[in-house]
Amino acid sequence: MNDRIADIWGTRTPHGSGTAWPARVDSHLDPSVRADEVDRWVPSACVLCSNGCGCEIAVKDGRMVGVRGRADDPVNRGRLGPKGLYGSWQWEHADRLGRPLVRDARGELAESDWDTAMGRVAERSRRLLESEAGGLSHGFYTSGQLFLEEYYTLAVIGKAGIGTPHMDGNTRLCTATAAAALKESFGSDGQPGSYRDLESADAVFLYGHNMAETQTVLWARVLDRIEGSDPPRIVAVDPRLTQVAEAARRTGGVHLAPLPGTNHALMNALTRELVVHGRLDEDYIARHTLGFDDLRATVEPYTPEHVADICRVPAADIRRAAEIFGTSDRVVSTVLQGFYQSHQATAASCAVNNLHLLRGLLGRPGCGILQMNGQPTAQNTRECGADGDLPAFRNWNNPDHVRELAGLWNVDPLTIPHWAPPTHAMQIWRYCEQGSIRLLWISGTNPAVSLPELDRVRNILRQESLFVIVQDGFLTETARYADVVLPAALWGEKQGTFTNASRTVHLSDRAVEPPGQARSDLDIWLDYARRMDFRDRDGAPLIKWTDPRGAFDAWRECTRGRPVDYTGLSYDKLRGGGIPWPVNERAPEGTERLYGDGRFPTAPDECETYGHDLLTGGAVGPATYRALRPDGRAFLKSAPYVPPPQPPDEVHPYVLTTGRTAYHFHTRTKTGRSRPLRRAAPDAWVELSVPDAARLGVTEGDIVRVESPQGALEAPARLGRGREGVVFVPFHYGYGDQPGTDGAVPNGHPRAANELTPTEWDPVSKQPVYKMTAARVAKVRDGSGPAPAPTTTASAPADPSGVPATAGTAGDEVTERIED
Ligand SMILES: Nc1nc2c(c(=O)[nH]1)N[C@H]1C(S)=C(S)[C@@H](COP(=O)(O)OP(=O)(O)OC[C@H]3O[C@@H](n4cnc5c(=O)[nH]c(N)nc54)[C@H](O)[C@@H]3O)O[C@H]1N2
Ligand SMILES: Nc1nc2c(c(=O)[nH]1)N[C@H]1C(S)=C(S)[C@@H](COP(=O)(O)OP(=O)(O)OC[C@H]3O[C@@H](n4cnc5c(=O)[nH]c(N)nc54)[C@H](O)[C@@H]3O)O[C@H]1N2
Ligand code: SF4
Ligand SMILES: [Mo]
Repeated sequence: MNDRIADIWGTRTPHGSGTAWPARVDSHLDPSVRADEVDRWVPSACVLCSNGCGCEIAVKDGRMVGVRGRADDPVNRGRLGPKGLYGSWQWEHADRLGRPLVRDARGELAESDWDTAMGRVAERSRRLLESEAGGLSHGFYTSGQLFLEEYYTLAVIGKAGIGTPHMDGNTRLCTATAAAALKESFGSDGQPGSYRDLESADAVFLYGHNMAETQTVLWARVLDRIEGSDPPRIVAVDPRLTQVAEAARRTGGVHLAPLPGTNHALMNALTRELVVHGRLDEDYIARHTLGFDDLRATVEPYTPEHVADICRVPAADIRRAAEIFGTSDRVVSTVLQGFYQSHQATAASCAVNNLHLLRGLLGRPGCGILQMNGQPTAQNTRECGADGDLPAFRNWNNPDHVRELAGLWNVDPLTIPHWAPPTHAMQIWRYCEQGSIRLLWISGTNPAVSLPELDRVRNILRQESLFVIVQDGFLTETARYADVVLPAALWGEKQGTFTNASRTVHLSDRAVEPPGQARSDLDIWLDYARRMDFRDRDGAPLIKWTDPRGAFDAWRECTRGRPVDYTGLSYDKLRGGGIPWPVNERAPEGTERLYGDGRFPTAPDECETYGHDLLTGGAVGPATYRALRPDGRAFLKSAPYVPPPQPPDEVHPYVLTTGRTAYHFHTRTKTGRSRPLRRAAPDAWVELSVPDAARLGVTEGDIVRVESPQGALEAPARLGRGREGVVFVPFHYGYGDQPGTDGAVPNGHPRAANELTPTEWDPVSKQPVYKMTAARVAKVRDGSGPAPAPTTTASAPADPSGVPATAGTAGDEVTERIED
């Protein structure tokens, strides 16, 4: 029995380089249920992060009563992390939405029924579509947490039914940069590498990725290599002393802690080091890439000494990291929010791709690039076009691709919006603010906590002229502003598929009935399409399916011949465990890694984008692109470093960065309702470095106020192990579970990190900049004990004395069965 609150990663199963990761099956049941009392185990995968761990849901008397990992699943070999074990199902008995809510004459949200609620939605929608604004009056803001079948249905409704370009997901906040970096370098979205590459890598580079807390099972995989023979060296690029950074020190690697906002300077220096020392695969560069001369010229000024000044890291560490990259035979790189949520996000992430291309380190075992995802189904939002792109990685700017879709859906190509790039989420919110979008349909996301500059977001949601529909399982902070709230079935209550960060597709079967009248997102959108009577060119219903399987079959057809080929998959096949796409006649059992032959989908008729200038975001036109003659070669794109938009100054001398802790998922609608997880990290905190705290006269637990030009929050201080000048706040804590109003919590002050963050984004991916806000900090009053921050994570106190260790309590035990 293990306490997996105290021990996040569980028991080690070390293994040597080139050998398979041993299985270890983790399971956790409701303490009132014995294993032999479980009625059935339903195949699924965890939806609390992009790792996508294969699991089974325990069902007893029609209730979810636990989970266990699947030993035969290539993703996790049976393991689950704390969120999967404690947070994936324990919200079941909580305050779920069971009835639609409709705003009544007094302006209150009142319980209603489906016919009234959907009638109101359809009536408003029809009225707006008939108005002069037409489809442009509609905006859809969806998620990275629904199922593939739901996204595809929404995408077809939006593109071929309504004809609006205003559709995006919270994936814009999450993995837009992953998609952008893959498209810019390789011509199309699609992860080149595989998690299995960790089994034989000699070095693992983690760029702005706190994998130890955010993909805990993948990190267990890394730890098992570190403790086996021939361990890899770890290089961590993170301003905080995370567990990943500690592992870098332990393995003889490097921890580079750049000041937030300086990633791209660092990347240019690492690139320059490879070039200067000739650590290049010149044959690979010549045969499989374009742009080397420009790249070399761009990085030339970025000497280690120059960049050491910008990033405030030792020049020797930059040299040493480059040497590890340049001399290891097999390198895996992972990239996540420390890079993606910054002002040169796409440029810095493409630079990671470049390092691999320069040494020919991709497409073979041990050499993976993982431009990570965060949310469990973000990949599908992108694949299906629910992020505004065209489905199956088609290029909106390529008339042939548009015609293909029009043929598939049997609609006029002119219905499908392709006269301009799809509207990104930040712009959708702007159009709502300006009043041109009059109906905003929010599904599976909680923007009143997760978007930057919350005061502005609340003002937009409050506008009389904007009709807001919120589709969620809980009455979230956002739902409180809705005109209509639609109760959604969640994971375990519906059937569908989703794809993890390494292209592995899982089927999640329905385990139990949804609460009350809640319906799946698929059923809600099918109902909407019926009420709106969307038709194809022959007068037949536009949406030709009525259930998940039908949607999946339609999607398979849509992917035929595309890089993201699902044609060889079926629900039955997926019951055997996760399979990585493409799956087709040529690769019936799936494809572990892409681009082994050095050919990339960059041909003009194949690519998903013609690309952008990484510095300005300016689009490359089709003619210019053709003239480059990419011919299946990858692009080595580069850009100079520019300083961040809101650098610290005399008034706001600190850099505020925000992010996650291991125990909570985003705005905590699920994890905040799980007792063990809530106990482990009950409330917000502010992490200060010890020297900064001394200067401010702050001791552990004192209440501090953090203020930026956008807003302020107050929370207890944790004297942490971070670097001087940098303040960290977790973004998980809104105000929903302590009902208050508009950002205030009952004790009178806001605590959400996004009160402070600015409305700024990367010019290429349009991903918001959450990782660097200029801020000032002041002590408000003495505290009454240590901050409520976990001690088991990057937020561990610098001085552990007097701070109780984070641990589980009776009933939180997890069974681990190690298989040999
Ligand atoms: N426990 C948990 N796991 C999750 C989630 C969750 O909410 N909770 N969410 C999932 C989702 S959707 C996502 S997107 C992923 C996110 O996963 P991560 O990207 O790993 O998580 P973050 O904490 O947002 O940011 C990662 C690190 O970036 C560092 N950082 C901050 N500023 C900078 C910078 O300027 N440069 C560099 N190099 N690093 C910087 C932070 O110190 C932090 O340790 O996690 C997924 N997994
Ligand atoms: N300051 C700061 N802000 C950030 C970030 C950061 O690092 N710092 N990270 C950003 C990132 S990477 C992300 S991904 C976002 C996450 O931000 P959000 O998407 O706002 O976060 P969640 O709490 O996951 O919200 C998902 C909602 O979907 C609901 N839901 C779950 N499953 C279903 C379903 O099947 N159907 C429906 N209809 N609803 C469902 C949940 O109850 C929940 O309310 O936050 C972003 N915001
Ligand atoms: S690593 Fe991610 S997918 Fe796996 S159990 Fe944890 S939260 Fe779930
Ligand atoms: Mo995310």
